[in-house]
Amino acid sequence: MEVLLKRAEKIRSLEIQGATNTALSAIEFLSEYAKTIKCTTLDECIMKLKEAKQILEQTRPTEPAMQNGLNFIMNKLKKCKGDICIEDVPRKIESFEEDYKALILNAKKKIAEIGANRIPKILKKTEYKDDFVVMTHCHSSVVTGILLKAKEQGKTFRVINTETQPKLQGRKTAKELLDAGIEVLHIVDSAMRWAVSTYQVDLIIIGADSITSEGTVLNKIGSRLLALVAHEEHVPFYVASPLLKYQPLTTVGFLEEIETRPSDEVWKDPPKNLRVLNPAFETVSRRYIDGLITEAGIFASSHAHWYFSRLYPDLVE
Ligand code: RUB
Repeated sequence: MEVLLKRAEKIRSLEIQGATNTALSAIEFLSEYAKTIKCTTLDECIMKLKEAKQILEQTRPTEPAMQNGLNFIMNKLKKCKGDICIEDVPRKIESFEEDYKALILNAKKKIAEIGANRIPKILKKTEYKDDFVVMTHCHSSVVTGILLKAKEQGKTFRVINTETQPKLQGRKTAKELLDAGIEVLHIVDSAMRWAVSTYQVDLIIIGADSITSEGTVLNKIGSRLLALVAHEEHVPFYVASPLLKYQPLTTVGFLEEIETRPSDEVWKDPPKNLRVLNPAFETVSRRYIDGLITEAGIFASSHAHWYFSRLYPDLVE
């Protein structure tokens, strides 16, 4: 248990960052934990795994890809309960972990291909504009996957990325894209409106942590601001996300929780009596999203439930 708690802390502290990495790590940690538990009955074993699942889920409340992954493993284990003995559990969990991992990685690969099609091969230069500019916010491995794919296809474009206060995940985006030879312009978050108009941004793509049944997307704080700027400036605004980030509980009325993080991430030693707030995510309404780029194609974010339930029927609540 001590090892599991240490690993869970890596997710909580953002040493492991982003919805996809969080989900992949959490299922791996559950699988590793399964190899260490000592039980006398299968029910005891399942109970201990459930406890571990809860610890992992509580590290970051706004992460359905992690919750769906942990549910995927536990549901499969419960289904085969009658046919296995205690000794089989670690191997079974590992194989379910591999299955979920494959779902995420295949989804990411498809999204990279579909999303890269939104970036033109041949740029129609005009008197006013001779480059294609994509903008993103924070660090989303799904978004960088699209941009790296487009680069691999020989496309030429520039990326504007926000630094993303207070944890500066934007630097990870900038380094990853620079290393691949993509030109990056790095800005402070509050310059996002300025950048969209000054550089005549052609396309904005952000990632997602959660998608609700109404087609609302939850992503890093600042995402709604960027969506509103896109709306005002008539710039196409896309969200790139595997459908595995769909929160099935929203279909039956539950509201997705917005993670609030420790205030010392914003200001370590603030003046006495000052309340420092650190909301980590915010919602972007479907009204401001031109399309959701998923493994099933690009469509309105309000269709997420329909596609999710067809692609992943085992995960529907
Ligand atoms: C990261 C963030 C990312 C999404 C998607 O926030 O908001 O846009 O998680 O990431 P944090 P990915 O750094 O707080 O985890 O596309 O890699 O799943």
